[in-house]
Amino acid sequence: MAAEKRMVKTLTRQQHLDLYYYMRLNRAVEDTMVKLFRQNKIVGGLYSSLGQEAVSVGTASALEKKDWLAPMIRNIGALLVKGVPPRDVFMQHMAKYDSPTKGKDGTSHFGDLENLHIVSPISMLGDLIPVMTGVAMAGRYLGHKIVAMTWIGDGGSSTGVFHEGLNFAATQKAPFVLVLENNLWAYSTPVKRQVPVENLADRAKAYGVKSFVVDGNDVAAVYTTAREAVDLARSGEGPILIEAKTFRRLGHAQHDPAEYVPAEMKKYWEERDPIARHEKFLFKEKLLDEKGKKEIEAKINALLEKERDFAESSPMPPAEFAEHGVYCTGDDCHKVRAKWERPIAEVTPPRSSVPAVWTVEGFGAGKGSGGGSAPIHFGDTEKHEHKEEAAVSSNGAKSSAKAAAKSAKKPAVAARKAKR
Ligand SMILES: Cc1ncc(C[n+]2csc(CCOP(=O)(O)OP(=O)(O)O)c2C)c(N)n1
Ligand SMILES: [Mg+2]
Repeated sequence: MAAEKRMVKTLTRQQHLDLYYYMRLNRAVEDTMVKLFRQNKIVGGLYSSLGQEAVSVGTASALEKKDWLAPMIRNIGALLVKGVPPRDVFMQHMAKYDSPTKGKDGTSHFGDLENLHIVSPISMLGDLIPVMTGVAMAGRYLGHKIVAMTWIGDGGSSTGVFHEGLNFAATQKAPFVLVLENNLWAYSTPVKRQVPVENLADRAKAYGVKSFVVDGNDVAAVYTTAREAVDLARSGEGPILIEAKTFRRLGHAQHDPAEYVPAEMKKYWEERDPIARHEKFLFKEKLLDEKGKKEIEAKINALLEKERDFAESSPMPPAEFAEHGVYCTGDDCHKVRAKWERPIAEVTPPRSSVPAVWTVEGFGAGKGSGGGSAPIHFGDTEKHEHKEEAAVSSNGAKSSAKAAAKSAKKPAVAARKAKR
């Protein structure tokens, strides 16, 4: 704790102000989207990171430009820190044509492999862990000295792939930082009812992975902890797990009023709001005053008005576009190229859309191979064997084929009898 305090002090005024700015921007972007949602302009769900901004902003701020991240649903703050313009976040949620996925996906499900080094979120909780471990390993093979980072919730830390992924990262010594965002709830399940340990960071011990626990509502502490983890990972001491203790202030998404959360719990955490807390620190340390605060607010308001206008005037994708971008077409899709072993034209439609080179009699015709009306099932097998025998017999080798088939069946019959 003493070391943590010392490091917080060593942040420059600008670093403290940047953390404040991005947390305010994170909240303002999400507030704008709540308005858009209520105006029916958001397509699909809308998630919130209200009260968790310090986690996304503090951890992503510890990365360098060349590093890679993969956000989850509550990490819009990390996208903003990495350089994603708010218009992209708005347009993506509104399924607009100018959005990163051109309206083909929603929420924060988009990436930028070329420039910002962002891997798109994967809905299956935990799957980003082995994927980002792979990114970290690829960076090492290529000599890029990069660190890869992703986030997981308290609920997501109980998936099998969390454990497989962390073990894989550990054995590979991947330069990878995993941020476990413990916001005390996984949908309507409180963390105490899904895992009987106090610190989820302890899960890392099972895999020989170093871990930290940090107050997720103290942005300077989150940043310094993440910075230490990123530096360790970059120097070959990875992977590292950080458990950030925080609280999900709203429901799982806009549709969920979260009435199952006790009122006193909400009150406790509202009083520990990460933005108000950091602001108080900045004022106390004379790093910010009322005038400076107003300037930051004006800057954010002006930026978001412009970004929202742009997003609202972007068109919806044309209907014909639905069939585009389904198959990778090379450069106009993305520049990450597969190493084709055969000519591309040969393995993509329409050339690839040819009849299969083998057929199964009766399949898809509503008739079993034995002529019955059932589709192929195990009951067909015997009849099928008789047919083969008949075919063999016409070649004059019937008896030996029959004998071979009979002897092949014997062990199975014996086994069945033994079972009885
Ligand atoms: C493997 C898997 N199981 C279930 C879901 C459905 N699901 C999406 S979010 C969520 C709750 C996640 O809780 P937590 O990991 O604590 O993250 P939080 O929502 O609190 O940020 C669930 C169950 C999923 N996406 N993937
Ligand atoms: Mg949770």
